[in-house]
Amino acid sequence: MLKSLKKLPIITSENSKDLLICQTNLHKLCEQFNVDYFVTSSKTHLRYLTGYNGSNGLLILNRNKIMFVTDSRYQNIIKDEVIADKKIIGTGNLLDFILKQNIIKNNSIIGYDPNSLQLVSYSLLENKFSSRKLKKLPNIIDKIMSVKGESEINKIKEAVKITDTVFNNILKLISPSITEKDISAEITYQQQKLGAEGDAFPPIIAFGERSALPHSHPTKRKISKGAVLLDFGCRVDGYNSDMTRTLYFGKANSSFKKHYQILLQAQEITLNSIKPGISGKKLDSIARNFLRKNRLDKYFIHSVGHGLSLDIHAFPRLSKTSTDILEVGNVITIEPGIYFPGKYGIRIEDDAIVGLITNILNKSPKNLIEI
Ligand SMILES: [Mn+2]
Repeated sequence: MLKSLKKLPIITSENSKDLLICQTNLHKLCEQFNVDYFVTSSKTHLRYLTGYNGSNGLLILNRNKIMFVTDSRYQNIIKDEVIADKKIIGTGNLLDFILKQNIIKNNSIIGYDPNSLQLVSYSLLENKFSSRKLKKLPNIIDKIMSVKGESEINKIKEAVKITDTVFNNILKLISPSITEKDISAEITYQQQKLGAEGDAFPPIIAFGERSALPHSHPTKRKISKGAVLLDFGCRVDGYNSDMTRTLYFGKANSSFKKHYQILLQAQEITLNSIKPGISGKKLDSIARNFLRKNRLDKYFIHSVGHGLSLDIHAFPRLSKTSTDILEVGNVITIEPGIYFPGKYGIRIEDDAIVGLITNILNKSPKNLIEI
């Protein structure tokens, strides 16, 4: 039965609160949403709920047990690393396999959520399960995952600490011949050297007018007078950090300085507004309205931030349209940015734990650094 979850999941085992939330919600899930089964193939769902960290797997939940299906490559690993009531080694396509084995009965209702289908496409699911009814449910697992327990918080704190340390080291490395790629490689190397499992995402390092592209990839471009945008993070036991700082190589001109101060204020006002019960939409509007008052809102072309979890962009969403409500134990990032094409972009991002008192995790300086 679901009680077996108590033994692991690798990610949540050290904290009973995580497991309690996890078990209670999972246990009620099929009943609450009136489905016979719930299926997910999301890598992060699988890791969170069973401890599995491989590339091919399916979790099938019915009203009284969790079944985990993978292929023979993972046979040995799952013996120790996966917690489920039933561990099944399938052959060929896992959906075909579970149908053949009658693991999911005919005429049943199968629930899935928007992130369930990472390793299996909807059309495939629809095609294979034509004799069963599919029912799309809200983001249940992501919502469960968004409330962090102590052990999860500690992993995020460790990831943030590594990122802060590396940022400080990078500042010392910036010199006239350095390239975007040099910095990116150094970040990846140093974060792992300090114990990270890997980068949270490929570092975004952008010099000069390239900083006006919110998601640029590092190039061989050498540094020159202008903005230097660094957005990076790392992963510790699956949990991510995500931080952005914008520096200036040389002496910043007055327009850059003015924009920097306004953006920093927008970011801090938003950070100070974080509280349980506030919506993602409201938080986004706080940054946007402040920038509007300063006639800069049209340069703010993305959302104010996002939830941080085993996924780098997780629940709760913080955007113009998000009705997600912040809860105690959520971890989020606040990252407003303003972008002037052909000139420069400025973005500042910190990670924070939602609580009665907001805990801002990053310690890297935010005053304008001119190198
Ligand atoms: Mn981010």
